[in-house]
Formats: sequence, structure tokens, C-alpha cells
Amino acid sequence: MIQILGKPECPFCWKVRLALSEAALPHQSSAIDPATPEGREILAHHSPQGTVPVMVDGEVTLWESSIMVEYVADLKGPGIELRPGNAGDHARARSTQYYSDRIVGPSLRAVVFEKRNKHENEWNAERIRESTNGWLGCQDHLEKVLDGRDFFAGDGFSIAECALIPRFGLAERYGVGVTTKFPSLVRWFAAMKARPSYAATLPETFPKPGMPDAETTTEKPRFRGMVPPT
Ligand SMILES: N[C@@H](CCC(=O)N[C@@H](CS)C(=O)NCC(=O)O)C(=O)O
Repeated sequence: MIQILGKPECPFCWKVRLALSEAALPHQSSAIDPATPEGREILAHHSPQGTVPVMVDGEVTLWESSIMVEYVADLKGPGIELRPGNAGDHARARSTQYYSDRIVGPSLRAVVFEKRNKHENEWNAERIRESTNGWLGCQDHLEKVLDGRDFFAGDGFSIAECALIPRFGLAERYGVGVTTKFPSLVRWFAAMKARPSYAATLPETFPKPGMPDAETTTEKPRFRGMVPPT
């Protein structure tokens, strides 16, 4: 079975979980913290960049999420929507993933890090304001790219969705969800959240739909079975 080493709220890990879930490929996720000596030691066996996610599938070890989602599409073969068949749509899907990883992620980072790691009294309002503005700029761009369509590239759910959904999920979780100024994005995100893959891959630290907000609970996140280093 495919193994994923990751951190619960890591958007790159969530991206890969979404691809696996949409492709209906059985997999097992294990928690690892690259910031700890134990985590670094395990990662040193698998990843030259020392980051999560890491994917292990038998003899195949991958350490870059954008390669992992392409690998998942390859495993499923033709017919799966993850990678659009048309060259232009495939390039658009990959460009959107690139934009999500390289532009949306860094823009949103300060909001997530301030609110996740600190008590409200210690939040740096200026960092949050700047980050929120950056995220608004990203939404403005993405609204134009989506342009009223159901998906970012081609006619179906692709690696573009895998990359973007976690960013929108994290934004919503930390109080800067998509704004009504961007109707295409509002409709798209609502449709993505309604897919079974969203509930199946939601970080375990997030409140389950219909449950009280996790920020108000003290329960520690639980993780599925551990993968030993090879
Ligand atoms: N380009 C990498 C980026 C992965 C990445 O930055 N992962 C973060 C977690 S979200 C990480 O492992 N950071 C090191 C750390 O947390 O110490 C990928 O897409 O796989």
C-alpha cells in the first residue's frame, strides 16, 4: 500500500491525499515532524530536501508533492481526470499548481502561522494584514483564471484542484475564507467541499463538518499508523 509521511495541516501533504482519494488508491498516512530530531532522522532516509510529504510505494520513494500527484495520475492511467488529456489543459493544471505552491502558499503563510501557533494576544496584526491582502490578490487572480467554469483546467477535477483546495481550506480554517467578491471561487470551493475526497482528507486537527471548532478544544490530534524508516 502507498505510504505517506506527512504533517496533518501541511498543504502539500493534503494535496497528495486529495489526489490519492480522488483516484481511489488505498494509502496510509503517518505523522512526522521535520522540526524534531527524530523527524529529521526519518526524513534523512527518504528526502534530500528534508520536507514532507514523502511518498513510499514499494521501491518508489518520492519527496516532491508535484511529482507525487503526477505519479498518482500515472498509476491510474488514461481516463482519470487528475491530469487532463489535452496538452493545453494539462499545462494549465500544472501552472495552477505552480501558482498555488509558489504564490498562494507564501501569501497566506503569515495568517496561518500567526493564528495557529500563538495566542490571540500575541498575534502580529501587521503581518496578518499584509498576508490577508496578499491572499486577496491571489483570489483576484484565481477568479479571473476560473472565469465562471467548474474546474481550473479542462472539464474535470485535476491536480490544479488538488493543490488549491488545501490553501482554501486553511484560509477558511484561519478566518480568511474566500470572499463573496469572487463568486466563481465561492461556488467552486463549495463544490469542492461537497466532494467525498474533502471530508476524507481533511486534516485531523480541523473541526469535522457540524462539530465545534477545534480551536476551542484541547484534544490532541490522532494520527493513523506509523511507517518505520527504511
Ligand atoms: N516543494 C515541496 C515543499 C514541501 C514543504 O515545504 N513542506 C513543509 C511542510 S508544509 C516542510 O516539510 N517544511 C519543513 C518543516 O516543517 O520543518 C513539496 O511540494 O513537496
